Amino acid sequence: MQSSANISQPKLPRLEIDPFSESFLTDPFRYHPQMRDVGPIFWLDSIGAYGVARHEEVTQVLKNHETFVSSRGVGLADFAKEKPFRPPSLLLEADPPLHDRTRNLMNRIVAMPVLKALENDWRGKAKTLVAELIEKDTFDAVTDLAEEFPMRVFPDAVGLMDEGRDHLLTYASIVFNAFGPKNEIFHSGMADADAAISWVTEACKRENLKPDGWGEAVFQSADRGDCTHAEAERLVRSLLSAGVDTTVNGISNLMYGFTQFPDEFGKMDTSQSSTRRAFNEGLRWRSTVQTFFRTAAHETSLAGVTIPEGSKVLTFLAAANRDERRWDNPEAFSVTRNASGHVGFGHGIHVCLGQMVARMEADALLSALREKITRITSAGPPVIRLNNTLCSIASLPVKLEKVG
Ligand code: OVM
Repeated sequence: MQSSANISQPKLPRLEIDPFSESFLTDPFRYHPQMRDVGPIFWLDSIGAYGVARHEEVTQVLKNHETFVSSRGVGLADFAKEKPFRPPSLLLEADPPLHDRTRNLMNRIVAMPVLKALENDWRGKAKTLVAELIEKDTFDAVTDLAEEFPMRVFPDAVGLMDEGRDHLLTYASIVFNAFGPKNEIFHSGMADADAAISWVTEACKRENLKPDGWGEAVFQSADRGDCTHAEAERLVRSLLSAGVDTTVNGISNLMYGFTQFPDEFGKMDTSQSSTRRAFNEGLRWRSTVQTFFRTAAHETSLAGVTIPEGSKVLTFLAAANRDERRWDNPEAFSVTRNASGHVGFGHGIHVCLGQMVARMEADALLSALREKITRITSAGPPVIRLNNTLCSIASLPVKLEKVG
């Protein structure tokens, strides 16, 4: 009988690519084909971690949350060996059973009936913003639209204090940079960190939350015994960390798609099924959250490769979303494509908690835009914003073509 030691291991390809370098983060999509084609799993010398970039292996890692855990951090740092950058998230950086308890609680905070109650208000606010924008010859689709709309609806939904809300974007960019190494991108984003971190700390406290928002609802859940009040504060922090920059860049990247494929916008109509499809395709084509790590809780094997306990595995969500093994013509942004199955919201038990919030924001905005506009075109070069995790745009000058 053959012993397992004699079964030959597939060779593990090594890549020199640094996925947190300026060159990579400026245009990750340029590097993805090499990562997918070199093999189902590879070793990244630059960070001392495994990588997976094909749809099949990315979903496998994310599905197998008992082996590829989140509680040791979903960034490069291993929380078993290094002090976390901030007290760990009770959702993102937790495993079952803790994760399931907090997740069930938070699912109720952003459940469909809660969202439906805000839908008319959000649709009205989207129409108001679009009416303001069509008055302009050109505008910045990032600062005037993609940042403006979520900032008009999300902080109010949470019930945040009015003063200092601009810190939200700074805070989120710090949090997303912190999933990568402590490189120059991380350090340069830390310039305004102290003010943003103290503002967020204050904003999460019950006495600073308005009585009718999602934040207070988390504390009411704590009152009922679903979690402690200290946990409630940290769960509100999750809303603030994950709820703004993600939707902002989701909308920015979608607008970038419209400018790069100028015939696509007009193929969308104002129906929810159509706007939803377009937003999903935007997330597939240019995924806002590019990567997340997992940590092997014990020795395991993936695609025939043995992975030792404690190994970090980087899942390239954005690369999986353009894997030609999974998608037809993956480089094309096509609003009529059925992009479901994309991993832009993740996959498995940690799949985005706020995805319905994001979808409702996008539906409101896209239908308001489509009602008045037939085409969105580029009016100048976009400016990329470097972030260790987010595919982010700082500026995107656009011009609108009006209906009629
Ligand atoms: C959190 C958190 C922070 C950043 C991202 C995220 C994408 C969650 O604090 O729970 O999910």
